[in-house]
Order: sequence, then C-alpha cells, then structure tokens
Amino acid sequence: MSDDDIVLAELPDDELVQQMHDDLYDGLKEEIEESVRILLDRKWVPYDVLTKALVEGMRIVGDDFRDGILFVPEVLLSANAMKAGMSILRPLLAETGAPKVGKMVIGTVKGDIHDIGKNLVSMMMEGAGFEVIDLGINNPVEAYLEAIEEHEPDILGMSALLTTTMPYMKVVIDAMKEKGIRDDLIVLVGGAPLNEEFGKAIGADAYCRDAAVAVETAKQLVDRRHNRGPVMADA
Ligand code: B1M
Repeated sequence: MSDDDIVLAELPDDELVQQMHDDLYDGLKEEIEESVRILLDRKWVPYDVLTKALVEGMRIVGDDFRDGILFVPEVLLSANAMKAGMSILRPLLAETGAPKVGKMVIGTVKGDIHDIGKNLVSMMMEGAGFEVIDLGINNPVEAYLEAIEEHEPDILGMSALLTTTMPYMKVVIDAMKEKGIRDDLIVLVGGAPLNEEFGKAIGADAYCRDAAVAVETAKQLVDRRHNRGPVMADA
C-alpha cells in the first residue's frame, strides 16, 4: 500500500503513532494535524499526544540530522509540521482554571533560532498555571532586561540549542548582576547541549533537562521563595 492509500483514521493507535513519526520526518503538516485530532478524538490526553507522537518523532529527525541523513530544508519542514501539531495542543494544555502560580519570561538567546523546545516549555508552564511571556528567538541581552523591567516576572527562562550560543546565557546573567537584579528572580536554563554543571557555572538557579523538569523546578523554586518570608534582623 502506498502512503497515498493510508487512511489515518482507520489505523489503530500504535500504527497511527508510528505513521506520525514518519509524517513528521517527511514534514507532512496536514497529516500531522489530522493525526493529532484523531488521537484527541480517541480520548488521548494532550500530553501523551505531545510526548509520544510529536516529541518522539522529532527525536528521530534530530538523530538523522546529526548523522547527515537529513539537511536543514527537510528539518525545517519537520519543524513546521511539529509546530502545527503543537498549536492544536497548546490551548488544551493551557486549559486550567487554577489561579496563576507565577510569571515567567522566556526566550531563545541571541544567535539561536531554535524554538520548538522553548515553545514546549512555554506550553507546559502555561498548562501548570504560570503566566508566560514568550520573547521568541534570537534575543539580545537588552530584550531580556527590558522584558524583566516591564513584566516583573518570578522566573527568567533561557533556551539555547547550539554550543556556540549557550555561553550567551552567562552574558545575560552577568548583565542582571551588574544591574543588581539577579537575585530578584529565578533563572532557569535549558536546551539540548546544556547540562547541570554548565547551569551552575554560569550562575543559573537550575538547568532543566526537559519541559516537565522545567515545570517541576519552577513550582518548587517559586514555592520556596513565597514561603521564605521576610528576612528577620538579628535579635
Ligand atoms: Co538545528 N541544530 N541547526 N535546526 N537542530 C541542532 C540543535 C543540532 C544538535 C543538530 C545536530 O547536528 N545533531 C545542531 C547543534 C550542534 C551543536 O551546536 N551542538 C544544530 C545545528 C548545527 C544547526 C545549524 C547551525 C545548521 C546549519 O545551518 N548548518 C542551524 C543553526 C541556526 C541558528 O540557530 N542560528 C540549525 C537550524 C535548524 C533548523 C532551523 C533547521 C531547525 C529549527 C527549527 C525551529 O526550532 N523552529 C533545527 C532543528 C529542528 C534541530 C534539531 C533537529 C531538533 C531541535 C528540536 O526542536 N528538538 C536539533 C537536533 C537535536 O536537538 N537532537 C538541532 C525537539 C525539542 C522538543 O527538544 O529543543 O532539546 P529541545 O528542547 C527540550 C529540552 O532541551 C528542554 O526542554 C525541551 C522540551 O522537552 N529545553 C528547555 C529547551 N529549551 C529550554 C528552556 C528552558 C527549559 C528547558 O528554560 C527554562
């Protein structure tokens, strides 16, 4: 059977998810949108559609990009298909009647245009009840500082996917220190080439391996801050 003959709605769940990995690989935006809707109609929870179908599919794309099997134009198509799927899930993941638990400004650093992971973190944070101000990609230090001043967030999140752009996170943190505002907020960093050691070395509060860890870490650190109370003077 050729790909044209496949009726997505007739595939059982496991084959449909497999087909989504293939469609993501081939950058087939409309097929991805249709499959996301089918899984939702079958009562899949949005988080499972996101992680099992989309993120896993993008992991396969990433491996073949690394190995020189896929190239930038193809990966761009995959990224577009991924984003189309994510945009259906976004409102569902953000659907929470809970009061806002905190505010986060997030952006990808200067020189870096990768935004899928950052968008995922934004979606999951919104879903967990945070208000998120997303600065997009390629952000110079000034953009972060202006957003901090304007929005007074509890958290600053930075994303970098390139070994050449990750050091820029330190530029931002150092600028915050210079302005005397570093300790006013929690700084979380993430992105595939980072690790915990790097996060510590640049003076971030935490490195977040993935979006779920970002949510957990954000909740814990915001809680800790709120419970800290006023600092008592020595009696
Ligand atoms: Co690029 N790219 N890319 N790319 N790309 C990588 C990152 C690379 C690892 C591929 C490879 O060679 N294996 C490699 C970097 C090598 C390195 O520096 N170590 C690379 C390269 C080299 C490049 C170019 C230089 C290629 C070229 O032009 N020759 C170029 C650079 C452009 C630039 O930024 N200036 C480039 C371009 C592109 C595309 C435009 C084609 C496209 C981006 C499209 C887009 O984002 N809109 C693209 C893509 C898609 C990738 C891969 C294949 C996939 C990234 C992705 O979306 N992953 C990637 C390979 C890989 O990572 N395996 C690759 C899925 C996403 C869900 O995961 O982003 O890791 P991730 O996010 C996770 C966590 O990291 C974490 O949570 C997220 C969700 O769980 N996280 C955070 C991320 N940000 C966070 C922020 C937080 C917390 C957690 O704040 C609190």
